[in-house]
Amino acid sequence: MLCLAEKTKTMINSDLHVDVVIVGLGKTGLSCVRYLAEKNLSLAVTDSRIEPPELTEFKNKFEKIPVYLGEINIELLLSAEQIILSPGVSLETDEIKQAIDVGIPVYGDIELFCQQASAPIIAISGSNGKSTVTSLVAEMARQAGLNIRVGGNFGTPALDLLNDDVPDFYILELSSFQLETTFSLNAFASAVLNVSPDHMDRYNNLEDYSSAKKKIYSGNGLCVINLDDPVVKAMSDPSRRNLFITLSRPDAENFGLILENNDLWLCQGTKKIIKQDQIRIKGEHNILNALAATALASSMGISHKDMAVVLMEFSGLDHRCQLVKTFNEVSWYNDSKATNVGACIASIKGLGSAGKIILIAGGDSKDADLTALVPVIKKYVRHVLLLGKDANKLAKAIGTSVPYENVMDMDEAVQKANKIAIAGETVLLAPACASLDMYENYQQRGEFFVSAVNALVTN
Ligand code: UMA
Ligand code: ADP
Repeated sequence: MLCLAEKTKTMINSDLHVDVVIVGLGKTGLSCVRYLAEKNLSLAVTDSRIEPPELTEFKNKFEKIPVYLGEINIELLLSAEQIILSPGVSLETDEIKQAIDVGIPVYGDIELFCQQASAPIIAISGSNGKSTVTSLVAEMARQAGLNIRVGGNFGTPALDLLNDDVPDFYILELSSFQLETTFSLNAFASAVLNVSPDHMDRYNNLEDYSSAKKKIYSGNGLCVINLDDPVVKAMSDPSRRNLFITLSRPDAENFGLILENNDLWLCQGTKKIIKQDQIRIKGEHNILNALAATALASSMGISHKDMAVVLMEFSGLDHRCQLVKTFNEVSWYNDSKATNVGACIASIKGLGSAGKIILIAGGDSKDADLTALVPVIKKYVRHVLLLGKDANKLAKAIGTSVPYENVMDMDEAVQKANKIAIAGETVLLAPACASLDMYENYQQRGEFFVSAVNALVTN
């Protein structure tokens, strides 16, 4: 294979030879440059964007490393000994396929991380809840006095976590994109929280997407399996060490819920950890997140007491179903991070009992089938305000089930919602779509919502 690669390189440009080509100059690409720059290797970077987000930082710190922008430079790729691919770039991209075809190894930052990491890894994936569970496990570990480092798809890129001080554990949130290009992961404990359609613009079907997620269970570590999710349940292998989580009664040493004297307890086997209503983050999906976090934490030797303290205190992450304000008896919630159908459904169901919902949704649906939203919208939502690229697609899915109208931007959405909502109702931003058609990211979309809501009160 390598010989073929060498031959092609010679044919294209005999002068060009690079040890490692990094594809993508976002957060991941820059972390790879930072890491590899100290390794006495020749490096180059390419990105199809003319102005990738980390270009200024890169130029300030690594002016001698060549960078090729505006297209993924095929000549450069074919001159590489190895290629490190950012998660935002698919393995199916033409240029990457050409490089793979001539035998050049292509892998991602998490693979590099796994080859270097010398502490056990706790790995968390799933369509929804990854960041919440990652944060919960991290807080539980801190509460137990463990030395941990946390990152991956959420927060700090994995390679930035490596230094001479080896922690007790690395806690990594991993996306399906990252798992696709990872081959040496052997996590100490890992979990796929759930699988529902997302990123269908990148995968052929749900099977391809879930196969990428299943890679998190590679190796011989402990597998945390959500029995209530059929796709995850099907990933479990009886020959492995498994810990099961479920919203039903758990057996053996597994994690679930037990009803006793009208109180619902989160338990390991029959051992009580915390009463469900003492858990600060709300909604059924967050109970599953709590169960996943406790199962992973137990593998790290963390006590039930430390787990309970964190579950009582953890108030949730920004832009995930956060109460912004209540005024005129209407509650306004920001769930800008609900970037797919599954998250939007969980969000609506979680708030459904709080009163009828005025839903603000839309953006880039990533080729998702939006019809799965309709039953839950019919049940809990009184009116929908639609924005962004796929507003009309969403309108088509909703049909005549509830009234809807299109809005131009977040300000208009919030003002209209303010006119429509009556006392006792809830206004919820849960777009079911990515934000990138209108905003820099989901955080910016959430901030626009929060400032528009705050402006209602001050005006
Ligand atoms: N891109 C190009 N051309 C390129 C390279 C990238 O157009 O040559 C585009 C991609 O298609 C993508 C965007 O640029 O739309 C960003 O891609 P990237 O690989 O440069 O992204 P990074 O800045 O490195 O951020 C990535 C993760 N982003 C993605 O996987 C898209 C970040 O997760 C993660 O925090 C970061 O690495 C550090 O590990 C974000 C995300 O949206 C939060 N993840 C998806 C999700 O959670 O659903 C998977
Ligand atoms: P991720 O990192 O996977 O995007 P987050 O923890 O950031 O997940 O949560 C994003 C959104 O997904 C939340 O605001 C909520 O609407 C929804 N969500 C969180 N946990 C779950 C879950 N276990 N099942 C379904 N939806 C969830």
